[in-house]
Amino acid sequence: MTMEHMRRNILKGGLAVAGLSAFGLPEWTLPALAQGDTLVPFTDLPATLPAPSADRRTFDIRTIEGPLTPKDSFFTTQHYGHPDVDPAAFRLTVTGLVDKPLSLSLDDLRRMRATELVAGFECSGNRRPLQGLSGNGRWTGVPLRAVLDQAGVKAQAREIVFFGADHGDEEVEFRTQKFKVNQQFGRSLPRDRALSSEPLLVYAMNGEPLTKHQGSPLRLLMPGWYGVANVKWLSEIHAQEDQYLGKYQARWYRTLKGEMIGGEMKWTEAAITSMQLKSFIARVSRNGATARVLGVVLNDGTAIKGVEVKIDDGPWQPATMDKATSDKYSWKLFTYTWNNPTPGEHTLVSRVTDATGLVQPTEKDLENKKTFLEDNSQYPRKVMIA
Ligand SMILES: Nc1nc2c(c(=O)[nH]1)N[C@H]1C(S)=C(S)[C@@H](COP(=O)(O)O)O[C@H]1N2
Ligand SMILES: [Mo]
Repeated sequence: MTMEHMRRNILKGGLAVAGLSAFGLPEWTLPALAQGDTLVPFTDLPATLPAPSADRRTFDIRTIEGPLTPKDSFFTTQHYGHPDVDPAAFRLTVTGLVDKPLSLSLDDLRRMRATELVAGFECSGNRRPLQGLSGNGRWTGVPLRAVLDQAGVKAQAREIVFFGADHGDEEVEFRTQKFKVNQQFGRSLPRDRALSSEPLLVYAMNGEPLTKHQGSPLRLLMPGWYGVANVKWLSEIHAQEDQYLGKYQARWYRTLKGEMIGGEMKWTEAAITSMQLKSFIARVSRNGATARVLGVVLNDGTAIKGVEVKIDDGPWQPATMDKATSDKYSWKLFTYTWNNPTPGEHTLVSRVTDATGLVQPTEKDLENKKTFLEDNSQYPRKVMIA
């Protein structure tokens, strides 16, 4: 389908998402480097990042040029490489505890009422100093619920499993035994989440069909959740009563942390679900005596109260939120003007507070989080003023 077709389909279907103009996002007010601006080097990150490998690409956050991340710089990562899926032969099947199993072509999906949503996400492994496993896109697709309603999810189904077309060899350990199996990438959502209005089955980003990296021709998008929920090369949706305990659901994507419960340290392992409240500084540029700090906020969609920036041992100062990235699930960009920076190395850190009063934790606050996923700690970034 051409972009023009897609555009017409969207206009025909009307936009199901409130507050989003069809193709006019609010004007981008934070251009890339303006004339006369120079980049202030980060001393905790090399000037250029290592070249991407065939199936992994980190996004150099210093190159953010607008609210949306271009398709060819959007970060990408996966566990089993990229499967080849022929869009013409593609079928999405819906199986298991449903009244009417389905087999849908891409055209079947495209003929359904389209929805657009701006959403950013990061990999749950995104962390300092790169912070390069995050991006923001304008996604087009159909609500998952529309497909599930068409199939009719039976009352006893508690869990909806999403399988990608990608396979890999795995060794499954059971006590003293090890079994070699070849399995598909799979992730699940609890019934209520899957049937909520939020998840989308998307076939385009920023107005263009998904690239192979992004899961062409179809992926799940769970707004406000870490990247692992967004199953790429989606091929089958399976409704079942039991919990799904696949490797990337039950084992690899877990956070081990200690919490004081009833006056005692309790060690818990929790699944990776919605994004933890986070901000980080992405770029510092300078024009004469004025430096400008640009940063990113990611979270689960809860409204943001504000971001503050601290320079060296100075006080926390309010940053300015960018109006072009105010959609609920968009990443949120912020700027801070730093006047008269003095030559030498400086430490810059940001912290975000959401509307419920939750404040982004410090590294110290997270000391009882043992596994490295979900690192949303405040990150003191080092920069060098010439
Ligand atoms: N089928 C499939 N989908 C997948 C994965 C995968 O290995 N296979 N990796 C997940 C992880 S861990 C992340 S962070 C995102 C990355 O999405 P992107 O490559 O579009 O940035 O895809 C998710 N979807
Ligand atoms: Mo990830």
